[in-house]
Amino acid sequence: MAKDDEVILLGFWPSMFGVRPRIALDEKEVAYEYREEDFMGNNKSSLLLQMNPIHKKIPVLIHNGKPICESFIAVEYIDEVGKDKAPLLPSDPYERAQARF
Ligand SMILES: N[C@@H](CCC(=O)N[C@@H](CS)C(=O)NCC(=O)O)C(=O)O
Repeated sequence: MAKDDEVILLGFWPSMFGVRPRIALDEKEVAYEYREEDFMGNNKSSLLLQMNPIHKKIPVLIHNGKPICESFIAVEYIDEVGKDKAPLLPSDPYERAQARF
C-alpha cells in the first residue's frame, strides 16, 4: 500500500477474525486507522453497514474508500498489495494451499 493511502480497519476486540488482518497489516508495516465496533451495545456503525451490507460483520478493511470483507480475503489482499514486503503465504502452490487450509 502506498504511503498516502487511507487504510481503515473495522474490528471488534474479542474477534479472532478481526485479528487476522491486523497481524497482516503489522507484518507489512502498513499504517492504518482502527475503528472498534460496538457489538456489546448492539450498535453497528453506519460505516460497517455501508461497507459490508451483506453480512454486516467485521473485519472490514477499507482501502482508499473501497471495502474488502472477510478476514482471509483481507489478509490475501494485504499480501498481494504489499507483495514487495514480508510474504504471508508460501510461493509453492501446494504449501500455499496447506497454509490456506
Ligand atoms: N467469515 C468471517 C467471519 C466474521 C465474523 O463472524 N465476525 C463476527 C465477529 S467474530 C461479527 O462481525 N459478528 C457480528 C454479527 O454477527 O452480527 C470472516 O472470516 O471475516
